[in-house]
Formats: sequence, structure tokens, C-alpha cells
Amino acid sequence: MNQPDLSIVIPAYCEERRIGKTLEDLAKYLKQDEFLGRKLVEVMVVAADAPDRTHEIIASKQRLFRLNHVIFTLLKPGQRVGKGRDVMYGILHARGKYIMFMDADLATPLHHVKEFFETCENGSDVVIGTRDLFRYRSSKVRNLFSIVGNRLYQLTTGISIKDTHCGFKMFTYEAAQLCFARLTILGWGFDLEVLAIAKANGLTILPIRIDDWEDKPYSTYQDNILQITLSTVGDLGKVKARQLTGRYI
Ligand SMILES: Nc1nc2c(ncn2[C@@H]2O[C@H](COP(=O)(O)OP(=O)(O)O)[C@@H](O)[C@H]2O)c(=O)[nH]1
Ligand SMILES: [Mg+2]
Repeated sequence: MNQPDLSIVIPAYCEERRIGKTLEDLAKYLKQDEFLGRKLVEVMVVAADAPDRTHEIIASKQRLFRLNHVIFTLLKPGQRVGKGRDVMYGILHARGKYIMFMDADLATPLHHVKEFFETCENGSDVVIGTRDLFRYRSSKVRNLFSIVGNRLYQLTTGISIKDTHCGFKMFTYEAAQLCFARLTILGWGFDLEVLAIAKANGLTILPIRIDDWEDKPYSTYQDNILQITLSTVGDLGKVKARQLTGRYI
């Protein structure tokens, strides 16, 4: 089979309230958009075992993707480990010339796909969405946490990226395989490591501002701030140690 032009990986854990609408919107977009209508697109939804109806709902929407230029796959990696594991699982199975992942809530609107695709075509290895966190986060605590977290990341790793965590990133096939094959952080902090791996290997990372990002309800992250803080500090330590010992190359 021909190599897809683009693979879209969507991690979906406990998404029964959002994934149905997301897949309807995506299928409609793939059908109607002039740019993507001319590409061979692989859609991979990665859904770990969950106590809700996520699997069932995804399966029921599969028929919407019966389009000539679309290949739809539902991947079930088994027991829940974390977002990083699911994104990694999808990306390492994807075959597109460019491979992206996007959150199941479509917080970053789909029209950005074209812009990211063209930026990869123009020679960037990794293209990442960046939001103005002061403007968008609805929860003040989480807002502050994200900003402090990103500053700490910059200080610890020396990588100057303002927003590591936007759930909308695209890679060339080679960059995706290189970054995700070396990934060890399988939970919430995986973006920190992916970007550090990309940097360590001299890949070009291009941030693109997302001005119409929208914080959507029913976030799957209900962990408390203390838990997230502790795991982020741990993840930062791990990334730094691996950077210093050359383990990402
Ligand atoms: N919390 C959580 N999310 C996961 C997991 N695996 C995949 N995801 C997906 O990761 C994405 C996180 O987006 P979201 O819940 O909107 O988080 P937020 O935007 O940071 O509040 C969604 O697509 C989830 O379905 C997991 O194990 N835990
Ligand atoms: Mg979200």
C-alpha cells in the first residue's frame, strides 16, 4: 500500500463524552477540506482500556471514515499507562510521511493541520503548537502551573520553548520514529522528553502560534496539582539526567 501523506494519531482515554463529536467533525473535515481531500490520510485512534464506552463509540463512528483517501484504525494498547504511552503506540504504528498527534477534544482547530503540514514540507522536522497560556487557561492555578513548569523546563534543559504541552504536534516520519523510539516518560510529561530528544539529535523544532485554541470541558486530567507538580519535577530530573549522560542520542 502507498505511504500515507499524513498520519493523525488521537489518544483517547475515557473520552465517551467527547470522542463521538470529534470523530464526526474530523470525518466531515477530511471529506470537505480541499487540501486534505487531495492527500492520503491515516487516522489512528489509540484507546487504552477504560471503564466507560470509549471503545464502543469509536467503533460506531468508524463507518464515517469510509472515504477513498482515508484509512481509519482503532488501536487498543491494553491497560491504561498514560497519554505518553498511547501517543507513542500510535506514532510507532503510523506510516505517514508526516505524523501528528492531536488531543481528542479538538482544542486546536483542524484548519491548522494544513499550516503544520506545509511547515514540515518546508524543512522543519518537528512543528509544535504554542498557546499564549496567560490568555487561554481557564483555571488560574493550572495556568500558573503551566507557566512555571515551562520556565523550569527552559532553565533545566536549556531548551527555549514557551509551551511544551500543546496537544498538537507534527513530525516528519523519520523525526517521529527517532523521538518516540527513545521515549521513556509514558505519562503526562512525555512532551518534555520528546522535545529534549529532538533537540539532542539536532532536529529543527518550529513553534506555531495557535491563537484560536480553546480550553474544552471534560478534561481527562483530574489529578491534583500536588500530584502533577511532583511528577513534573521527577520528569524534569529524569530528562536532565538523560541529557547529561547522552542517552537521547
Ligand atoms: N488523562 C489521560 N489522558 C489520556 C491518557 N491516554 C490518552 N489520553 C488523552 O490525552 C489527551 C489529553 O487531553 P485533555 O484531556 O483535553 O487534557 P487537557 O487539555 O490538558 O486538559 C486526550 O486526548 C486524552 O484522551 C491517559 O492515560 N490519561
Ligand atoms: Mg484539552
